[in-house]
Amino acid sequence: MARVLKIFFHDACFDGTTSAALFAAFYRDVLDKNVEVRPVGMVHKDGDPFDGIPLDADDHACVDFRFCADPRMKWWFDHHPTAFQPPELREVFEAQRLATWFFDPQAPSCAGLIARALQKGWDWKPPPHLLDAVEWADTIDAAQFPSAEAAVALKLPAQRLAAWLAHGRSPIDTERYVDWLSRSSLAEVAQRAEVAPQLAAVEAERASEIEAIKHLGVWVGDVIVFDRFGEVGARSPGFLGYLLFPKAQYAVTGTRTASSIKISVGVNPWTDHPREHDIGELCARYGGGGHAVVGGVTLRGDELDRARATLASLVKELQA
Ligand SMILES: [Mn+2]
Repeated sequence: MARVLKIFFHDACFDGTTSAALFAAFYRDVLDKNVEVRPVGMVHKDGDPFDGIPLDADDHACVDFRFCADPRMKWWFDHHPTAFQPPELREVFEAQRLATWFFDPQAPSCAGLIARALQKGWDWKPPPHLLDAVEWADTIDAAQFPSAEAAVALKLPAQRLAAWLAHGRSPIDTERYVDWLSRSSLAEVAQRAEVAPQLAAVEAERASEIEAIKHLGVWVGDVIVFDRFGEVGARSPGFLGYLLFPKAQYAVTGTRTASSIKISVGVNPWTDHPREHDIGELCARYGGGGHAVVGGVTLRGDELDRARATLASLVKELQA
């Protein structure tokens, strides 16, 4: 019987899925070519996101997602400054410092951090198709695009797949996607019969999405607010928000699915205004987390009142 490796990854995220694909390829190449990889998409929540998630495989890895102190989580890679929640978990990390745990909050992407760590520690070099995906993860996760237009473009396979992932595919979709990407290029994955029609649909929806976002935006000082709590399944505009409201210093968005509610907060990467808030730290004070320039708070589906109050407080803090 093949050994089983579970890889927990940040779901609906280009960096999270690339990180998981990269680690799966490494594991097969270096440690166990017959291993059965089971990717598991993870979403943030207020409280322990690993609560109720079984660590029942032969080996476990967590990539681009919060630190899990369970000793069975042998591998851990993350670059979110808010990786330790509650903050006491940092002490567990510092005290044990496993050689298979990696944390670098300066890394533009977790995929880049993994590629460097595996090359240094295991002399493993990712195949070219994954190196390409890692470069894109650096660009996308750190918003290193020259303009909002470039950030929302849907021309290249990486851009199309990133938009599709952000659309909130079902976990089954992203788990299969991780397996495909561990074995083939972004262009090949984008051409798959299971994926290509969905990418076309994302593109086809773009025009109506732009219209919807234009009408949704409400200014509160230099913050643009998108309240989509009323439309279950509607998405955060992401970089489209800055394309349509280029003067915004910050964007705050409320979205909900059937089971969860999310408030997303971002700094416009394309204004020359100095940044006055650490968004990840701000969101962490409301039970969420993230990076210096982008973060969020995820609540349960039945906490709409709390979500509205949280959104209002976050907007107020950004004004201060
Ligand atoms: Mn990331």
